[in-house]
Amino acid sequence: MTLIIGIVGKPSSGKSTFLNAACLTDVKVSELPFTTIDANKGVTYVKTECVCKELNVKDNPKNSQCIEGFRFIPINVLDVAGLVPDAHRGKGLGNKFLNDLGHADALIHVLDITGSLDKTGKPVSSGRNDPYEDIIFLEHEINMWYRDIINREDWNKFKRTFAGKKKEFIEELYKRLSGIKIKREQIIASLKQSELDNKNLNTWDDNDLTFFSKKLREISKPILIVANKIDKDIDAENLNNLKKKYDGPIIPCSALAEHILRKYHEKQVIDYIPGSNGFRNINENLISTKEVETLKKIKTDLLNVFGSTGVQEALNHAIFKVSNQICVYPVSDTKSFSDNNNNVLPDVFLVNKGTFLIDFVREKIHSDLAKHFIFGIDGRTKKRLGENYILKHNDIVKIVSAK
Ligand SMILES: Nc1nc2c(ncn2[C@@H]2O[C@H](COP(=O)(O)OP(=O)(O)OP(=O)(O)O)[C@@H](O)[C@H]2O)c(=O)[nH]1
Ligand SMILES: [Mg+2]
Repeated sequence: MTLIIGIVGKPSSGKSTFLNAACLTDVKVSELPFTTIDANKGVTYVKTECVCKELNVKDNPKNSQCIEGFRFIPINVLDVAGLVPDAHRGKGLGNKFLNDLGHADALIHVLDITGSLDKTGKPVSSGRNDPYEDIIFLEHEINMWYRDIINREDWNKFKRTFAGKKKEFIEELYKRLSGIKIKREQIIASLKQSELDNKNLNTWDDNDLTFFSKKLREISKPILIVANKIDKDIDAENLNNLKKKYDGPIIPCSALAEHILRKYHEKQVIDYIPGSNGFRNINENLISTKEVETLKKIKTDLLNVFGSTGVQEALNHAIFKVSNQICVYPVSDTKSFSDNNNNVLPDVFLVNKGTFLIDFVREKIHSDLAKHFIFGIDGRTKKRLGENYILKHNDIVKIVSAK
């Protein structure tokens, strides 16, 4: 299953622009709040150094692309309606928005770093809104959405029914949360991390339920903060102030600039590889002098200052750091690193860090191959790998099976 990143944020923060930039879609964008009502989906790619460089081979990718030694691996992006305070109680587009996020594996929170929109997306004078407060309210809304899914207004009855029956309690939670892609292990880990696993359910109070919901949200739908609209003429202190208040990673970003660069690349006006710190060969015959100026400004004011537009960096960070994914290349031949049709390094899969070889075979290659699994072979060292071998980033593996 392809991973899904949900794009969240208050109205007009730039979510749809981020989707358009990442996926080259043509979703409607405007400065009016609640432009997006129905969720939009697109396909984009995470970018990673391909192992073809290290192995010194020419590859023929099938499930991904290799551009100048970088592998681009497909993922899905979901852009949803803007979220306002009290959305979990139905404010704005409220619950509809939240339910659209059920299938997301991780979230990117697109913040308006200029501070010129209030919490409902209405313009205020630049810097009046504190982006840190947006982080707080948005996380609260999503945590409360989880809480409401767990507590179907029957919490006291729920506690009485499942007190002292831990296994049944976890099963019931799993059932209630099945619509939002929660795994049993994540429920168990959240109980541990919130130190509630040994507390009698009968004695859980409101705070316990809220704390557990928050932990479960953090584990199952972690959020990466993206400070959008850095191309705007803003107070440089905005980003620094946010960094002082928020201690997690913050990716500076201009979704608008990335969209421009990708569109011009598509039209062969420039050569641009997403995530780069520059572009090559402006074909000045195809565009106006004003457009040439815009491109030059993106280079001097943005790429030279921040190193990239931030869109690709945000996607990579969300998948590799926040969602803890690693890359694994299955092959049929460990000399040529090819499949049975002589395609060199045809596929690469994203899997959770800590995945066992046998689970990778079952989930990503074929359940039959897993059933008849004998051993794996490490493509680099040619050593045998058992079914409980824990995969590492950029592993190349051959599977030997009885069939
Ligand atoms: N300067 C600048 N403007 C941006 C950027 N990203 C988005 N915008 C502008 O911000 C406004 C809102 O953008 P949208 O992408 O529609 O915002 P949204 O978050 O999808 O809004 P809703 O669908 O209403 O929730 C538009 O006028 C965009 O052109 C950016 O990186 N830089
Ligand atoms: Mg939108």
